Amino acid sequence: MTIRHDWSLDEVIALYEQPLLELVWQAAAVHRQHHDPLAIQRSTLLSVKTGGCSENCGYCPQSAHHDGPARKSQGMMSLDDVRLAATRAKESGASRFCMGAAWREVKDGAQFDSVIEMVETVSGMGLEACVTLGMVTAPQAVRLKAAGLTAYNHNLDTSSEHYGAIISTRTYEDRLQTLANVQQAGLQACCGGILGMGETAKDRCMLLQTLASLDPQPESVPLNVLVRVPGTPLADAPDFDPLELVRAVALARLLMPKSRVRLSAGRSDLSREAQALCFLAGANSIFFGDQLLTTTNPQVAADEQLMRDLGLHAA
Ligand code: SAM
Ligand code: DTB
Ligand code: SF4
Repeated sequence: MTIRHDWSLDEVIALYEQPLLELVWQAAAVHRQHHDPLAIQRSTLLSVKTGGCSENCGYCPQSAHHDGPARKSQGMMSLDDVRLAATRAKESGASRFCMGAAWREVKDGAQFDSVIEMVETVSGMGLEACVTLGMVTAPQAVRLKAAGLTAYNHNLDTSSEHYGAIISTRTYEDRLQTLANVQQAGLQACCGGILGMGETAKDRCMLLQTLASLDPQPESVPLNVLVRVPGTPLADAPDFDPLELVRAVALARLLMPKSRVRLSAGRSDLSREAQALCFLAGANSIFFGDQLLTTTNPQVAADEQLMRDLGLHAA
């Protein structure tokens, strides 16, 4: 099956609007053409620089613009603490380790130098290293690649149309430019979005259409369900129907057959059954570890039990 980058919005919406079980069946069929359907990648997150971010992303507990729990900036984590967290992640069976910083963009200097050391350390331990640091220039991306980085996470978050309702301190174009810088440096792009931010089904289709239009398509596509954090503008967003997540996973799988589709934030609120449907529909990666960046994730023991009960294994 060839990878298409030219899906029209009408085509994408027609796929999305099919009866759910038809959509899941098609996605499951494509999934097993390209992946071991029982293999789930485990990626562990660590916030190496928390809080006080100058961007105003409406969902984010780390924005200095909101009254969220991580509105104030904390210092950079030490290299020793990062090494310890990565060792624990590796011991618990993670293959990828993703470090996040609450930055609008990477600035050259001592803090970026520390991140480079962290990347060298993590990749030297035999883990795939990933970072998410905000906007990055082409030379900075090249430096990260030389340090041993595997992937750079930078989400489009929602459709270009809904974007302005969520963030006003940067543009969709800014995000796309960073993704281009990342890919030109030979890094894998990890790029997805957040569901449940008051967007329509059409917005979700547009987001996935835009992701599929990237060339190459993102190596991994994290699909987050909004974690409603008190003090953020989206704290009172309505509940999100997990079946819409199943649809989005299936659509991502159909449009991006070779990408890893990651069940990301919001998994703590999903039932085991909803997660099982997502894995059937083509999700093949999870954030693994008790903590996301500033919020909680399912406990490792619960995830191990879920994997056993579903007959899934680590990728
Ligand atoms: N500051 C960098 C940036 O925004 O690119 C990197 C860290 S940022 C916290 C990484 C991603 O986390 C965001 O793009 C967003 O998709 C996700 N995220 C943040 N807060 C979230 C929340 N409350 N619920 C779900 N996803 C969230
Ligand atoms: C992504 O798409 N989700 C992760 C990761 N990439 C960096 C972050 C989720 C953050 C959830 C809110 C928090 O824990 O602060
Ligand atoms: Fe949060 Fe990243 Fe937005 Fe900053 S840029 S407010 S850390 S999502």
